[in-house]
Amino acid sequence: MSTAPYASPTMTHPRGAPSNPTAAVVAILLGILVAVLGFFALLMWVDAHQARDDAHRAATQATSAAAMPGMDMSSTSAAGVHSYAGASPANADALATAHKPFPATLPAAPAGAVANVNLVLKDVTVQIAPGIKYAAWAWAGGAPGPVIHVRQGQLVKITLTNSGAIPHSVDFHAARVAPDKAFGDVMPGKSVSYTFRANDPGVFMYHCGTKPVLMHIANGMYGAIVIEPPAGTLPKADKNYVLVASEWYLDSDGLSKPAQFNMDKAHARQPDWMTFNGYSGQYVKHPLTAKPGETVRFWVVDAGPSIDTDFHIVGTVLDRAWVAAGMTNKPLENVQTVAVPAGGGGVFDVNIDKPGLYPFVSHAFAAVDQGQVGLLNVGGVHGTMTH
Ligand SMILES: [Cu+2]
Repeated sequence: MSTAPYASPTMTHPRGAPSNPTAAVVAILLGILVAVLGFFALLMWVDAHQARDDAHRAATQATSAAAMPGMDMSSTSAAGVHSYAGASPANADALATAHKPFPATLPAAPAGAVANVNLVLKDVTVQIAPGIKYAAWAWAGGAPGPVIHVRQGQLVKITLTNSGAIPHSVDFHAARVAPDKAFGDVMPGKSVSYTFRANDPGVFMYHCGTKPVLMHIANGMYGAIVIEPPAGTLPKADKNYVLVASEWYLDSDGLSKPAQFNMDKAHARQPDWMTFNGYSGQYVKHPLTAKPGETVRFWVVDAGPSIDTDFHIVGTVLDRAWVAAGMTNKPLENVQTVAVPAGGGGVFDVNIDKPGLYPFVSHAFAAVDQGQVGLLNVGGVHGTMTH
């Protein structure tokens, strides 16, 4: 550690010798300071050395676990957080096949000046991976909540009913409203309504905003609203798919009984599972589809609660990318990977002419191992792949 900042030339005599008693005292004090700092530097070095050894051991464990497909990836991290990543029952493959995937196809927008949206919050046990149960605070249909599709300019009338056991609320990122009024807590058994004008096109997150928000979001209280610009504004899309990315933090493996939320893991940002539309790898078994030459538009929200999604499609380049789902801006063209931040969105067009299986992933690849991966089957080809 350099001591230069503490030995300022303005504080010592030009010849290095103190010229008066005050300067001598200052010089002695500086000497003591340097010695103390040196001691702490030594302690920090020892600490860093030990941390490096710990990190090395953790990396070795992770690598050996990842090297064996099908092996339980559970482990305890250097931070002391036990992971249930990769837990799976013997019949996981059959369960994945039997799983009914969350509908990713964008539903039609309602006609008329007002879009009525009814949302029901509910405590419900969901499946987040084959055989993995989670006691969610979610919506009547599980997590994520229903995909909402409106047209730019429509008045959106939200009616929220709380069928859960504790207070909840709903915060729409697409709304320009006073949050203390619209997004307030709704007591169990009660309903609330508010309206906002869908003036900003794009895809936006909605979520429960009741404290602790981290827990309410991680428990499944999120969804996406697509606000589509007037017909003819965007290049024509043949297929529209909505993906909501999120993480899950488990207090148990979820195999024999539903797992619950683990706050330590959520604070450490060490999820067990990461998903598109609430279920690990569901579009690997049940791929999204397109015909060769069709334009496919992905409307992606990252619900988090804390980790970004780095959206990428293997085997192609994103023809258009509306970064941050800012659809009044020009899209980027011909880019490989675009980050969708926690609490944000992105809209991506691809046009693929060669038949095949094209994985879409978060290219932060730990997310793929934890389930944030799906397939786009172009041309109805047979077979499957994982990436
Ligand atoms: Cu809530």
